[in-house]
Amino acid sequence: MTIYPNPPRQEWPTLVQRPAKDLSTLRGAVGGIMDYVKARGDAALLELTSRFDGLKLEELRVSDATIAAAAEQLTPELRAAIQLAKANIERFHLAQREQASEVETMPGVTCWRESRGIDRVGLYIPGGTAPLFSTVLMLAVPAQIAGCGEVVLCSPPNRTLGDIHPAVLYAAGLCGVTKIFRVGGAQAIAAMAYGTETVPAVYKIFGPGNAYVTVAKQLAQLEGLAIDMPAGPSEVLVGADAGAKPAWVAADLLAQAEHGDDSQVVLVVASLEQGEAIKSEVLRQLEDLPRREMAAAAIANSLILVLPGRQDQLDFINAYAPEHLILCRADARDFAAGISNAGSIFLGYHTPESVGDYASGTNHTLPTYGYARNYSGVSLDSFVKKITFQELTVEGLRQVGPAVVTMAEAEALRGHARAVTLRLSDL
Ligand code: HSO
Ligand code: ZN
Repeated sequence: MTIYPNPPRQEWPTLVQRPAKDLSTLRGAVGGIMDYVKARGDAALLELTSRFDGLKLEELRVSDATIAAAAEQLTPELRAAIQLAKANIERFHLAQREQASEVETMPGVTCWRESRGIDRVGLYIPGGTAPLFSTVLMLAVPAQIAGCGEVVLCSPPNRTLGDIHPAVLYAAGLCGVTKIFRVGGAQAIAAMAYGTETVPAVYKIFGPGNAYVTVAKQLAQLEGLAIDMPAGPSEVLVGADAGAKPAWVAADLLAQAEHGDDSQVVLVVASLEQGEAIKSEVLRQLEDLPRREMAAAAIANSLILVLPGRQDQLDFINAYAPEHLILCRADARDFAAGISNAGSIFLGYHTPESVGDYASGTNHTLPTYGYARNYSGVSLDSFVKKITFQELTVEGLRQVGPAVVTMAEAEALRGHARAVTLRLSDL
């Protein structure tokens, strides 16, 4: 944890930079996998799963019986916790539904907008060191509310378990995922992009993944699919005031660090003493974390900025544009009014990021890598398209028609003009 005591503004651009990620070298290999899946379908998926995941599968699709049986493999506490989280996520995302409001732009000219769910969406859930069943809730709940007809989920089978983790299956079953497939990596993205004999092709792909998955999503996007957002390692910036308990702040920083050795962890405080107190607390708490090696690597790259001025703090945070911003300070709401770039903000001393990661109701799929400058996190909007409507009465056509004719003629588009003049002259 390097401490930067009041660094001059010229140094900020370097400090807010994330480590460069050059994924272009993977494009050839990932493109090859995707072409193979496109050409050979299920046979390619089975072969690649045996090669990369070390499992010879009988069936790609998870049966309803297996999904139903997953519940028994979880403790009642975990089932109840998942249900509580689902209910909160549902409440928050249901409130994002928009009531269509008709606007009469001129007498007789009525315009409005309605949402329609994307017909078919694909959710990718990584395997790896932690089974992120919480991500299933974050993606499948809004998909269900949006009314997406087909919700496909792909996740790699775990070699030790011989299948997808039961918590992932349980969450998916609970949230109305329509089909689950045991396939991961670039091959899963290819399957959802092109479709195979058993995996339906979808129109939009969501979810985190490793570098191969990220590149596969980029390639799918080039072919006209939509994706949730560009991906990068997860990150947190904690802004703490003098009243923040060092142990609590340290725990928040470590919660982020344990996601992976490339996790980005930043602390902004007003005094050097506070920065040092939190740093030693981080190093102390690190010791008993099961994932301490990963967390230690992330912590080694982390920054502590000492910025005594409130405006400097705000400007630095906005320049960094963190995925998660924890404002561990008494004036959190007030301070947050000055924030323009962040994925999700956690206000006050009693709001750890963990609650948003799992169960408060907000979505944890958020823009990383500085994309909080120009992207929003996943929400109900991510699963719908908005269709605009308009309807004119005779009076409406008389009102707006002449302007349209004038403009069409000025653009030398006589056909456009005629669509109006013919109607007007027949009235
Ligand atoms: N912090 C992660 C989400 C997550 N945390 C899942 C725990 N499980 C990215 O926002
Ligand atoms: Zn997390």
